Amino acid sequence: MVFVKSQDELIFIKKTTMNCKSILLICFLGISSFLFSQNSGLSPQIINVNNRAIISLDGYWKTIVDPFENGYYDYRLHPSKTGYFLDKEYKDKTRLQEYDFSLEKSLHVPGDWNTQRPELYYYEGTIWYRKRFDWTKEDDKRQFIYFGAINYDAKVYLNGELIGEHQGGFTPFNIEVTGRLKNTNSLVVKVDNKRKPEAVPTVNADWWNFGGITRQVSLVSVPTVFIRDYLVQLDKTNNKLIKGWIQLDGATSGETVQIQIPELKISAQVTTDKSGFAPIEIPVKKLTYWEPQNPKLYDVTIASTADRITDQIGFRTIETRSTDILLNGKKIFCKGISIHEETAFNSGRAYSIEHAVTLLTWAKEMGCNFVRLAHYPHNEFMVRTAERMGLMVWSEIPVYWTIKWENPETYKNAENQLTDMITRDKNRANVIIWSVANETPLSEPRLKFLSKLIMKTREMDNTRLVSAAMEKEEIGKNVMTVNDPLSDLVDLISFNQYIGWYDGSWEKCEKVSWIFDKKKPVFISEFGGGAQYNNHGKDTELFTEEYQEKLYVKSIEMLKKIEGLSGTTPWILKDFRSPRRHLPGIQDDFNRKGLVSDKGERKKAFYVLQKWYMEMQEVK
Ligand code: GCB
Repeated sequence: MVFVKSQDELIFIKKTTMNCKSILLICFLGISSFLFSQNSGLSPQIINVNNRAIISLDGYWKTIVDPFENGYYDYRLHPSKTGYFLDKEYKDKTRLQEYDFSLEKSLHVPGDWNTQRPELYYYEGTIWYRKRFDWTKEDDKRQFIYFGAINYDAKVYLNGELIGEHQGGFTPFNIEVTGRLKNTNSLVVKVDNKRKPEAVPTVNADWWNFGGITRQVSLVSVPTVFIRDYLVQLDKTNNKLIKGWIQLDGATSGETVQIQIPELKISAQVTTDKSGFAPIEIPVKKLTYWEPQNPKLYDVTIASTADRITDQIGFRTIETRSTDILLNGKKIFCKGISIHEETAFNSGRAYSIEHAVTLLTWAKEMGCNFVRLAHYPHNEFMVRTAERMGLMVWSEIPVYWTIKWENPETYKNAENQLTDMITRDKNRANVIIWSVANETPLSEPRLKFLSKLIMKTREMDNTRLVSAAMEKEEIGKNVMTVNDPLSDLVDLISFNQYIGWYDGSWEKCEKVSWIFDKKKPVFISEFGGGAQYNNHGKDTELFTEEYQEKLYVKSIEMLKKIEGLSGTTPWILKDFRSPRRHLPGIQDDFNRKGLVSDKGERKKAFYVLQKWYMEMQEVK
C-alpha cells in the first residue's frame, strides 16, 4: 500500500494530464490513504510482551532526517524517485536516486533523537528509521512487531509496504506481520514529532517534545491461538476473590485455559467462548496483600492448549471512604513525588530498567511510598520497577492544559491513549490512580470531554481510583478551594497549587486557609518552585536553594492544616528539559523545580520533604 501525502504530490497530480490510468491510480491512492487514516493496520495490544518469546530489534537504526517529507515520493507517480520506505540502495549509478539509508548516520533505539545528536536538539519533524533483520521461518506461529512507544506519529513499512500507523507518543502498539516476513527484512518507520493543535498533547506543554522510537521494538512470536490479554486482580469489594478474564486471540471455538498460582496452591480452569474470552473468579483463602512495606508479587501462569505465559502479580484493594484513601482496608497517606520520564543524568527519554531504578531509588530515599508518573504513561519498566520497589503509582494521559475539546478525532485519540494505558498496566497492583487530565481550564465542552473519559475509565476498570489534576480557586481573601464540576465525578479532590511561586511568595502560605465542601480525600498533585543547584542567597531570592527550601517548609506547614489531606506529589523529583524555560545561567532550557538537579545533585529542599515523609507515621 502506498501513499500520496506531500503538497508536492498534490500539485503534481493536478498538473498531470488526466488519462484514465492516472484517474484510477488517484482513486486507489485516495482510498488507501483514507483507509490508513488514524491508528490503522494495528492489532489489539498484546500485553506482558517481555515475558514472551521475542527478538529484540533494539540497537542502532539507520536514519534519514527529512524536514520536507521527501521520502513519501511514490515511484508510480515519480518513476525517477522512490519513497524512502522502499529502502533502495544507491548502486545503479545510471539511475537517479537521492537517498540511501546505508550511507546515513544511525540513531539508537530506544531513545530520543534530541539528546543523541546536537543538530537534532530542537528538531521537530520527520526522521525515517530503518532496521534490517533476518528471520527464520517457524511453523504454527504468528509474528507481531511491537513498539513500546514512538513519539508522535508513526508510519510503519515492512519490505516496502505500509503495514500500520499510530498516533500518540507514550503507548504501545503492535502490528501482525504473519506471512509478510522474509529471510531478510527491511523495517522502515517514519517518525514525525511535529506538534499539532488537534493532538494529545496539543502544541503547548512544559516538557521536551522528545522525538524518536523512544521505547523498545520487538518481534514477538506466538502460537496461532495465543493468550493476548488477561486481567487477574482482586475483586473491588471482596478481598478473598480473584476476579478477571482471559482473552485468547485466534480461537475459533471454546478452549480450556488453566490459571495457576503455585505459591497459593491455586489451579483453576475456565473455558472460553467463541470469541476466545473467559471470565475468571477464583476464591482465595490466605493472601499476602501487596503494600509498600511488603510489595508481594505472586507468579501467575496462564496456559491454553498451545500457549503459556507467566506474570508477576500482586493483590490489593484500593478505595476511598469519606476523606480517606484505604489500601487493603487501611488508611494510607500517599507520600509522593512527581516524575517526568527523563533519565537521571543526561536528561533524555528514560526507557530502561536501569533508568527506572535510579529515579525510583531517589524517590525511595526521599521517603516516598508513591509516585505520580507525569504527564503521560511512562514505559512499562517504570511501572513494574515501582511495583517491585513498593511504590504506588498515579498514571495519566497527556490531556494537558488546552485541548481541542470539541474535535471528535481529538477525543478518540485521548480515549485510545487511555485504553492503551489501562490495557497495558491493569494487572499492576501498585497502580492505584488513573488520571485523565492535568490543569484544564473550565468550560462546558471540556467537562463533556473529560466526563466521557472518566466514564470510559470506570467501564474498563472499576477497581482503581479515578482522578484529574484540577486547579485551586481563591474564593475570598486567602481562602482557597477547588470549584470544578469535575470534582463530583472523580474520587479525589486532586489539584496543583503554586502558592509561593506563581502565586505570591512563600509568606502567602502562612495566610492561606483551605475549605472543601465534599467529603473526598484531598490530594495535592503539584506544589513547589524553582532553584538552581548550588545557587545560594537569601531565602527571598528566587531560584536560590534557600528560597526553594523555605517554600517547602512553608508549603508543608500550610498543607498539614488541610482536613482530609491524603497525599502529595510535589513538583518535581528532578530538573527536566523544557523549551519554555530560557533564563540564561539559571534555567538554560531546564525547569528547575527539581529537588534533584539534572546532574543528580540534591538540593536543600530535598531534605525538607524527606524529613516530613520520614517523620510521618504510617497510619495503621
Ligand atoms: C504545572 C504543570 C507542570 C509544569 C509546572 C510548572 O502546573 O502541571 O507540567 O511543569 O506547573 O513548573 O510550571
